[in-house]
Amino acid sequence: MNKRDFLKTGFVSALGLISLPSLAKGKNSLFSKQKEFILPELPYPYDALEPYIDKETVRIHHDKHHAGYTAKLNAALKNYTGPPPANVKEILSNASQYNDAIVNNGGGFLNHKLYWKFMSPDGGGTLNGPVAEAIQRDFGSFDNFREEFSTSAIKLFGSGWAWLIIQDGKLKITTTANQDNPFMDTLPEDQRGFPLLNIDVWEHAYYLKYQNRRAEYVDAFWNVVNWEFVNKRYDKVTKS
Ligand code: MN3
Repeated sequence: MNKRDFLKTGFVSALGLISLPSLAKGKNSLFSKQKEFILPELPYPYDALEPYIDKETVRIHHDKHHAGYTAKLNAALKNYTGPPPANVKEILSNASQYNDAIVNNGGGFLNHKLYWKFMSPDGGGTLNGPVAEAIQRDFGSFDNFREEFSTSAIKLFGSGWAWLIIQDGKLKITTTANQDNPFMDTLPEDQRGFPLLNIDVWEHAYYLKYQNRRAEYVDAFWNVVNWEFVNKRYDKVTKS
């Protein structure tokens, strides 16, 4: 238990001792109040990923699409009477327990939050660190990995995402439809895992600049991949 969890638990316990009965009653009590999710700020200016991902696409994608998922997630949670989820990962990991509006918009919220962080104006280049070793081990070479990831992203029918996930210590490339996310307990077992990289292949992610040429967008994406963040997530999941 870290300090923050301890403080939180301690706080709730203390309240429980003094006034649990009154707080547990009613829709607006402390224990049924749903927290509001906030649209994560873009980690860089709108034009930072130019020329690979254009300014106008980033602006609309973040300010309209991602904002929309966030607002709809909050709206859907307003009618949810179960215990407040601690975060969106908790919602997706227990997707079978929530309604479609919460799950779909929760997926949209998290998938985009990750997507923005998986890119950086300082991205691309040579991959080093622990993920480079794991890719070498599980795909034979970086080129094999890149080829397989790109092909999955290009061939995915309709709207969805391609992912690099880690499952039982092994790296794997998967795709999900719509706003599904590898954390979801409703996905088949072999598609579940911890996300290390994603790419949005909904048309709204590339249409303004690339129109129907999804392959060109996927190719350009490699120039902005934030390998530092991918390595950070790999460390987080393998060392915990
Ligand atoms: Mn999108």
